[in-house]
Amino acid sequence: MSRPLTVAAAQLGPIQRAEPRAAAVDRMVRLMEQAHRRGVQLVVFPELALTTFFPRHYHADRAEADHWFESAMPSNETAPLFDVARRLGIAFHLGYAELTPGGQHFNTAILVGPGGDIMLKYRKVHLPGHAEWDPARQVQHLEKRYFEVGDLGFPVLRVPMGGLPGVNAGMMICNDRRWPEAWRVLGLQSVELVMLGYNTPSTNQSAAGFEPPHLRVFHSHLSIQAGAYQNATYAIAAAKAGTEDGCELFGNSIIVSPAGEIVAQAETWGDELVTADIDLDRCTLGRATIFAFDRHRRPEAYGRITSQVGATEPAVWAAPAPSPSGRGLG
Ligand code: CDT
Repeated sequence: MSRPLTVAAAQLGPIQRAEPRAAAVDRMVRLMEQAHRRGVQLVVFPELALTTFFPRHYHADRAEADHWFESAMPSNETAPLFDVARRLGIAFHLGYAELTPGGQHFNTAILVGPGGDIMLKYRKVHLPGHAEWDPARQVQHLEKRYFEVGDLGFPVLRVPMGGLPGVNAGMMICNDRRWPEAWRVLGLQSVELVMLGYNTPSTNQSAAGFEPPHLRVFHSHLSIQAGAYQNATYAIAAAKAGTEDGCELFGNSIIVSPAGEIVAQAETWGDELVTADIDLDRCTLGRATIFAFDRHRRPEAYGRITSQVGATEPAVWAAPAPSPSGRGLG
């Protein structure tokens, strides 16, 4: 049985610090309209898609950063996205900074259905970077300053999409894609479609020249392709790309099949719709054979995954004492 869906990673070119949300939303609406012309049923936008990647900017008073956050979704400024989704009958995924009524701050993503309903929400778990100004860095990465660790786990929900009555949809955000634990928690809920947005600088300032830009892209793709293959799921990964506030983000948005192959990839570092016709039935091969979790997983051997955070050092091998005969254990 075939379960076809036409999907898009909607890569965004840079959004400069002074650019208002309305301008970013306008660009996204144009991508949704383009998607409609191509028959797309789901559009995935990047992490923190409404503004510049503001964690590179330091605010001594954290409350001063609140203007980067959304306290309502939809709001007056984001309503056009919900309107165009309803008008065109397209679902979309949006990453944004969330300020809750209780004053909590999260790096959040939502899946909005073609009727304009928020069907699924995820809050980023793996927050990279640091919490305080780092004088050694040319560009700050202050996610640990501005966001709390997500409190929703890694949810998967069966949602109607396109003409399909049910698609097992899950999300992660940017740095999460590098952690196999995140993928496996989604895989253990039979995820078929992982949506993820990212903002990744081309330069690793901590790598002292040992991680050139092509390796940064390789590591991103490697993580997504491995995660998709090992959990028999499609993945749609949408980047923010280009030079934003003087900092280069590498783009290279991709759509990956459950076989781990890239089936579509961005060609530019600007606003670009990367589309693919996928068949969710292709998720069944992996999960029925090599990754049939119920038959092959060995959780009794995986205790460290949840009981331990940092790595310990292994015991040191000790040479056996020489035997009186001069022979070893043989
Ligand atoms: N946004 C985000 O999570 N970016 C990270 C790079 C962090 S560099 C301190 C990533 O893993 O792509």
